[in-house]
Amino acid sequence: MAQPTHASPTFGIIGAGMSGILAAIKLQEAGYGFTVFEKADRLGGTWRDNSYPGIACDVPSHIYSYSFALNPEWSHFASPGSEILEYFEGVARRYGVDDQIRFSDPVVRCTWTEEERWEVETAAGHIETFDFVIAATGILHHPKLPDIDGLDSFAGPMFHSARWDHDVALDGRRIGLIGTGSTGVQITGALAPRVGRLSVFQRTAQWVVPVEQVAYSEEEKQTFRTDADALDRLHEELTQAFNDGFGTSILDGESEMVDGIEARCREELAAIADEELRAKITPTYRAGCKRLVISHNWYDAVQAETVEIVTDSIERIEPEGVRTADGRLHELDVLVLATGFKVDSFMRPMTITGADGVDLDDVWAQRPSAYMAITLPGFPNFFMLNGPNSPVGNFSLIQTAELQFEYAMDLVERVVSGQLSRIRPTEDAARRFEDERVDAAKNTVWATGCNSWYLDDRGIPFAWPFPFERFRREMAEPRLGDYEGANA
Ligand code: N01
Repeated sequence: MAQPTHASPTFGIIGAGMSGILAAIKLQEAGYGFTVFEKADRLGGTWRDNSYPGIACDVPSHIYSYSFALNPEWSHFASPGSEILEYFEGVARRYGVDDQIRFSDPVVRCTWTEEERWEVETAAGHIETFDFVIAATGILHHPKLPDIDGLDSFAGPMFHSARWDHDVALDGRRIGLIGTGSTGVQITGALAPRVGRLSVFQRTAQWVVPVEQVAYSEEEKQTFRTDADALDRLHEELTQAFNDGFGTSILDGESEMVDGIEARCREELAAIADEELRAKITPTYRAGCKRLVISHNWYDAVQAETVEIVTDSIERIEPEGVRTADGRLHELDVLVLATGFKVDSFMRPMTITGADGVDLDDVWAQRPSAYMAITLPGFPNFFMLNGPNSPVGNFSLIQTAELQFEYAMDLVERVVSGQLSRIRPTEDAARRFEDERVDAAKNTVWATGCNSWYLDDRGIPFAWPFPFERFRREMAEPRLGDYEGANA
């Protein structure tokens, strides 16, 4: 049996978004040393980067909370982004991890050394070594700009949805919006009542599930404040319904749940009097194939006098606006690009060098992947939260990160106790997992014939394709036999 090497291990956490803050709090509770590295000057990850009008979490707020820091104060069933950012800042402060974050100093390099530790270097030249690294760098953090001729020629202000320029006036002006994903739909709902004209350039119609905007009353919040059990129950019930119910049924494109979602959307579509508009926004693929868009105001917004849904393809951008294939110039004052994110970036750009000098960029040259979505064969003692192949859009991201963290800690404790000398999945285990994952992914709703950011370069969904029950089981009991040097 391996000898204990790390009686009190130390951790480098990369990223102070939802997963990084979670890791910091849990490590602090466990009494382990850690440093959190954050590239920006503020924590909050996606909720810091995205501040566009209409931003909200379309997952219920009482699910989108840490299980150990439930929040009786959520204003809405699906609360606005600024409130979510405040929540993460408040939790980090309350648990005392906010002052352990190195802000504005991005990690540029992580190297596994001969001493079997991780050397972490930042842009400012600061170097620290740790026993373990937890990459909590997020998925959707590098904006993807569209490859459209003349993009830079636009004469007015132009920005990506995740880089919103709040100095630009919008009221009464002519705004162009490219993209109708979850972001574009939220922006459309928020801008429709404010602008002179909103031209929404839609390449593919979306299944937009209508929901009511529900605000919690003072009385309800008071109940949550005074009855911790009621709050716990609500979190538990919603989480279970979301993960085991929705998250698991949606995987199967043939499921009754998907039929029900389509039927609900079709009811809304049928109520649109303008036939041409109805046809434009009616999808022609299976609901759930692209990430479902949830909205309380999309169907009203698209019928507003100020809004035009443009489905003619974009030919080029000109100084005055957007020229579509029918030859029309859509004159604009402001152009917003809600065109999504580079979804294979994860820890990039960062040089991550594992055992035997292996470079992560080489390992991921074709596409990112990870054993159980958490560990990598050539990179000992390195964990990812919400990394490649992790559940996205199907299970609660926060619960996913919590369970992944518990998995990582289970393995760390085995190093602390001497059962394992390091955490390193075998190449064989990683290959077996990936083969099984790919087979299952080909049979999910994401592979039923649409173009989406869930698909990798081969057109295979890159997310976790198994039911939640399996995710919970795998996270609760690491398959020790899949790790080098394990006696299990
Ligand atoms: O990005 P997207 P997003 N010409 O990639 C279009 C999460 N999220 O920022 O569908 C014309 O989904 C593209 O068209 P098409 C959530 O997980 C969560 O909206 O590819 N159009 C599409 O319409 C979500 O899925 C919340 O044909 C072009 C859009 O741009 C993820 O973030 C809120 C184009 C991109 O859609 C990403 O959402 C918001 C081009 N060249 C986001 N290139 C919550 O509430 C791209 N498009 C939790």
